[in-house]
Amino acid sequence: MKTATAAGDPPAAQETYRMLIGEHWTDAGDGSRFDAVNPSTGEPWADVPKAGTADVDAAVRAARHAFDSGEWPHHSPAERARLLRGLGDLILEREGELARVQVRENGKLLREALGQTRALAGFCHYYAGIAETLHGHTLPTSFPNTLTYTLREPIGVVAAITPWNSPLALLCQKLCPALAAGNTVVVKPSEFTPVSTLLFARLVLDAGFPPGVFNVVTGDGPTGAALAAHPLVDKIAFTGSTATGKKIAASAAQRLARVSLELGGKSPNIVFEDADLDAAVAGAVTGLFHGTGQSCMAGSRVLVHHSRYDEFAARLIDRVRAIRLGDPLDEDTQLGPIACRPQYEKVLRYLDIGVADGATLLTGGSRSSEAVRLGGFFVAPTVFGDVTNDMRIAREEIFGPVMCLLRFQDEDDAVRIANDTSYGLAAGVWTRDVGRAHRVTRRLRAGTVWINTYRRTSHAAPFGGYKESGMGRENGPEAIHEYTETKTVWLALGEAAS
Ligand code: TXE
Repeated sequence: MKTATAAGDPPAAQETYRMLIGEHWTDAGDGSRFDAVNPSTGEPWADVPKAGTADVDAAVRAARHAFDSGEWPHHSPAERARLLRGLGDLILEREGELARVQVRENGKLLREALGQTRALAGFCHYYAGIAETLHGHTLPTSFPNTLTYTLREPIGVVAAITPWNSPLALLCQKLCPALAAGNTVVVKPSEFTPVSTLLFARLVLDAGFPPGVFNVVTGDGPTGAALAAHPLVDKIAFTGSTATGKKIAASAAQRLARVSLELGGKSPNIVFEDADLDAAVAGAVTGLFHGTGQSCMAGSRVLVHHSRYDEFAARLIDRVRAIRLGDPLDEDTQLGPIACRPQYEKVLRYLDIGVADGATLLTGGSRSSEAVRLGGFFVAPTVFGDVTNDMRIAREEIFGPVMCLLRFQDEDDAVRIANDTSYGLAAGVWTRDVGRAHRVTRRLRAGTVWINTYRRTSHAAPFGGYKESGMGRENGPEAIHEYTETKTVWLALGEAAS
């Protein structure tokens, strides 16, 4: 997998990694490679193969063989569960290494990376349980002499195309239900965070999964496109931008491959006049700045009742100004860098767009002196006030530490603004009125609604988007439907009937 020092060791020399195809750690057929860059410094620290079409083809064929030979789908559910549990246990043993490599490749705070890494084990253990309890039904039809039942079968070869913001969490949300149901997988991690997935692949082999069940090809957009378009791929599971999600859906439609998409968001976090303001301010801060705002569920539009707007803004700004930027490995740091240069440049562009649109810059903004001192891809935590929902900063996903504050007049107005977006991933509601909490929740067009909290997620709770935030659900029992086909079986119990 790698030919130099272990991740987490002092960066004496640039580390070199290989990708996993079948049971072989391989380079790209044409020898191409690219660098992984540490966003805290802007410096390259590792390099990985850049897979071409032939490499993608080899990986898909390895997965196809592991599936078609029956090697994996015919493992008993108990055996699949045992392997998934073993993988979860290995993740816990190696959590420090897996967390540190994610810090190094995407600038996530170490404590956040550790928390997320422990949660990966939860995914493995939860879907191990589902592997053992997945079953069809016996059906009551109108034919008296007939037994009719359903089988839940794996779809086949799954292509998982993942982004850079939470590389392993977003992989496991796909991988665990896919493996639990008996599919085989080829993953294409983001070109900005390929190394954690390669380290993870080592664990999958160590856990005892048969060769070809899990394969990794590293590369950029064209590598992902080749994988999504491969005729032997049965299903594509993607997390990333809405623009790329649409391309993948269009490509998959050519052969009606199954698709699940977890895309962008512009989620409203609504603070009513009766809310506990301290809790709402804290929820708005973690709702947006966690992960340096690079989170699909970020509460990037904070809607505040006009009567509490000034008070809320004042308390919020005090808290945001106190946020400490810095080295994500330092436990005092509260906000790390942006994960990669293109995203960093995108966020800086939106800071200018916000000002040009006429929003009031309450704190932060482009290139604070602290961000400049730190180098790397740091952006100061930023809050724009007096935002209206027609501004670009309120309509387009920024995916950075940039919060928009909007005023609303009453409940109808709040719901109208909240739903006036092409996205529909998540929403927050802050109120002490339980009737209003449920009433507003029903009216919000979003896949997740948090009431008097924000950002909670679990392997047991379905997650996904309405509208242009995606198709299908990850996590929870629902996710297994994304990785199974239903087969209906009719059996004549007596003489053959027509
Ligand atoms: O995403 P892309 P990018 C949003 C966020 C961010 C924006 C752009 O707003 O600013 O997307 O990020 C692979 N066929 N999110 O450019 O392009 C790519 O190599 C197949 C939201 O990084 O969607 C990577 O592995 N694959 C989000 C993955 O798609 C293709 C997380 C994601 O890249 C491809 C990340 C193609 N044609 C960004 N083009 C979330 N929902 O959490 C690229 N890829």
